[in-house]
Parts: sequence; structure tokens; C-alpha cells
Amino acid sequence: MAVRVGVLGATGAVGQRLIQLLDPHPEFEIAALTASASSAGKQYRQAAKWRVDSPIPEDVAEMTVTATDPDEVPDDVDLLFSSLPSSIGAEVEPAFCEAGYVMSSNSSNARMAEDVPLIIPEVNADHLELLEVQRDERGWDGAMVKNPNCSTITFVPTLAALEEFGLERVHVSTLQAVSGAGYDGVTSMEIIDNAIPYIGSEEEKLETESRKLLGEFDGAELSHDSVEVAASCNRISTLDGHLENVWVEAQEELTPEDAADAMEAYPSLDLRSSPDQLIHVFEEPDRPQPRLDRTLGGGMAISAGGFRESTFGLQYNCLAHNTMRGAAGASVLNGELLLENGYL
Ligand code: 11C
Repeated sequence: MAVRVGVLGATGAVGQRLIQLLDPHPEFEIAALTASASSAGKQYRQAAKWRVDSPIPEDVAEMTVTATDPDEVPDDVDLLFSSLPSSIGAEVEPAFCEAGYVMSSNSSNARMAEDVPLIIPEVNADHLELLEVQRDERGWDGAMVKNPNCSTITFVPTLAALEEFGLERVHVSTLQAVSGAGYDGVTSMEIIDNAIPYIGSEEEKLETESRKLLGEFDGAELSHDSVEVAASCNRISTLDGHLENVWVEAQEELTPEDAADAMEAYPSLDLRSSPDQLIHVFEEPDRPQPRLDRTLGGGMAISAGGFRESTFGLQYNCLAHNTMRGAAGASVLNGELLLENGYL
């Protein structure tokens, strides 16, 4: 029988992608939708300005949206996907966990909390065991798992593939799509013929989340990885797909061929939404490109190319679909991981 799930923040950009990925889904069935107070009581088709690239599922269109409040979500909902704005997530997500709901959240609040697993299943599924620490410390019947920021998800799996070479220092420079800012964040008129070399708190997220993801959990504490990460972030006029330029200095010799082989061989998982090949490696120097390559693996794969030696060590480019692999798809994958590991 399918697990009954709810979507918190169902009318936003990531909430809409979540609905697209969850209806239909072989393991999950949407049973609750929440949004802001102004949408509560409305049918979803009236509450949401639907903008994703497939029709709104008919059964979802007819559901009534409720306020984002634990008392409004049925008790037999076992898993919540949260795409709430972080200020609201910080306020209400703990109340849902206290009320017994298990939550896979894309919201940026609490990602760096020491007892909250920040998970990319292919990179650090073992960090899920932090939930025992979380349960002890917070006394929750429910649980909170987070996925990282979309631009962090784009490059961390490529670093994980290179860990055997002893990562020392990484610099990453991003070219981020406008959809990362949500529907209202950057309008097309602001960004056409332009690039904006600043995305609020984004650089810090790449620098800190990457070290938490690559850190080690010893059963009691999580130690953050010692790799040094410096990030610079830019908004460009792509619609979907974050492209990143990465420079890596490693302890061991790391040739472009070694790096490409290690990424190509880096394993995917057999969760429902896992792509067959996690990292696609391109030989063409002008790939990956957002418009051509963001939908590889149903939007859940990462791609890499442009491997070369540079003054600052190995250099390459990588790409992922920011609202699929980087946000909604990342939360769904974490939900599947929670199910597979008996947390639901
Ligand atoms: C952007 N990466 O492209 C951001 C959006 O922490 O989940 C996602 C912010 C986050 O603007």
C-alpha cells in the first residue's frame, strides 16, 4: 500500500515540482497539501498558479489546500515533504516533527544543525543514523531530514567521486538559473542581457553544506570534512539548470583522466527516483550545457565535462537540474531513502 504523504508549501515553485514527481509515484500517494493562510480553504487549482511543464494532476487539482499547521494535516499522513520558505520552515517544521510526522525538507533552515541529517543518498546515506541522536536530544516522535541547496547538490557528488585522491582545497564558481530564485525572485526583465554576481547567503551554503555532507558520522557525532571550499555565485539568464566551474587541489596526483573515470564509475542507488548513471561524463569540451543536458536521467543525473589541468589543480565543469535533482527530486529521493531504511 502506498505511503500517504503531504506537501508543505505546495503552491510554490518547488512545491509544484514535488507534486509533479509525486503524482504518480509507485510508493507515495498525495493526501495533504498546505500553503499560506491566503490559500487555505481553496481548491489547489485555484490556489496555485501552475507553471511546471506537465499538466496539473486532476486529483491534486481538486484537493483542498489547508493552512501549514500540524492540526490541519490528517494523522494518517506518514511523510511530509517541505518546500516552505526558510523563515516559515524554521517556525513550523519542528512543530510537525514534535507532532510525530517524519519530514523530508528542502527548506534551508536547520540544514547545519548538528542533529539534523543533511543527505544526498548517493553520498552520505549513513548520516541518516543521526536521527537516533535527534530523537534523544529533541524527544520528537517524528524526524527531520534535509537535502542541501541545489548548487551544493550539483558539485558535491563530483567531489565525493574524487575523495579517494585526498581532497584539500576546492573553489567553485556557479552560473545559476533564474528558477532557483522561485517564481517571484528574479523576473526575466531583470536578468536578460545581464548576470548578477551575488545570491544572498549562497556562497556560505556551498562552503558549509559541502563539508557537512562529506563529513564522517561515528555513531555519536558528525565531524565535518577538512576540505577547504571557497565559492562564488552568479545568477545568469538560464531558466533551469545550474552550471558550475570547479577547481580541485588533492593530496594525490589527480589527472583529468583519473577524475573522469572516477566520476563515471561513481555508483547510483536503486531507489525509485535514482538515475541509472549518476554522473554523466562528457568528452566534448563545450558540454555539459543547461539546455541540452539538464534532463539527463529524468532530471536526476549530474553531468560533468571540460576536465583539464590548471595552475590550481584539476579543473572541470558540472551541471544539475536545480529544481529537480537540486530540490524537489532531492527531497523525494530522501523520502525514498527513509522508506527503504524503515523510518516510515
Ligand atoms: C538559488 N540555490 O539558486 C538557490 C535556491 O537554500 O535551497 C535554493 C536555496 C536553498 O537561488
